[in-house]
Amino acid sequence: MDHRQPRPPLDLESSFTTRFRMICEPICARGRQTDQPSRSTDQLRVVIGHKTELIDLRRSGWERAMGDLTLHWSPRSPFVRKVMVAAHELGLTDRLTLRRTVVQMTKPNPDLLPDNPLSKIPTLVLADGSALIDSGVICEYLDSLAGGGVIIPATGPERWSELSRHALATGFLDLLILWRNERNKPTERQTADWLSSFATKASASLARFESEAGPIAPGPLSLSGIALGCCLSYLDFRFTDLDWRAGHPKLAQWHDAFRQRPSAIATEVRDDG
Ligand SMILES: N[C@@H](CCC(=O)N[C@@H](CS)C(=O)NCC(=O)O)C(=O)O
Repeated sequence: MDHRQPRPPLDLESSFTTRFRMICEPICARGRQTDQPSRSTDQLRVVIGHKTELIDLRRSGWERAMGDLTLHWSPRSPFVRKVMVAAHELGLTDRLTLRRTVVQMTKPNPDLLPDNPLSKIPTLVLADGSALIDSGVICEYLDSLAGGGVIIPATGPERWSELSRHALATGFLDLLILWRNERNKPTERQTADWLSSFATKASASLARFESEAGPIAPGPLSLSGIALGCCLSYLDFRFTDLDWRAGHPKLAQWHDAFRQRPSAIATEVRDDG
């Protein structure tokens, strides 16, 4: 059965205003804005001192697309990738404007704090200016835009088992980030008990994923599948020494199938310098 409903009409006026605000406010802070940008040219005229500047919003580097939802995004983040894979699986990428946002656990990003006081990405700014935080929440929101019940069952026991599988996969990703941070410290500052605890939990999680791995069902990938795919690719990206495929043949096969999906190919995590 197809659960998808027609997409609600887009409130273009408010989405345009929100994008305008996000892009232009920092620019306007330098001067006085004299023109409203026109939708056909996407240009903004600002007066800075005695000089008038014409700013081409499309070249401002803040926008990669013209969607009505703005995603605080980075090509390095596996959590952001979850959202991007979900958007591809749900056919919603045209709704997203990607805003490159740099985060560091040791340096909260002041530009991100108003949208997410935890200074974490992904964070999704909606057309009305409000923001959704956490990759799982954002994926569930995208699912609802696609009619609901597409990547997360809407009701019933399947919903709870899906959410629980997702919690394990996304919790595993949390663990990998903490583990990596610990490993990157100078050896004398690393805590041996933490390192061994991370290793034990990672191996128990991989054993669980292996025991549940099977062929990928036709249609959009589930939320837990998206999270698992992003975790395993993150292991390949940052934990090459772990050789996670050894002892996990079914999981390795599952991940090969994940990697061949257009949604995975379009969103591979990369360092952008
Ligand atoms: N539970 C969050 C975790 C997000 C997260 O930890 N993102 C990392 C980037 S991969 C981040 O923003 N780190 C910055 C920080 O922790 O200050 C989610 O699922 O979105």
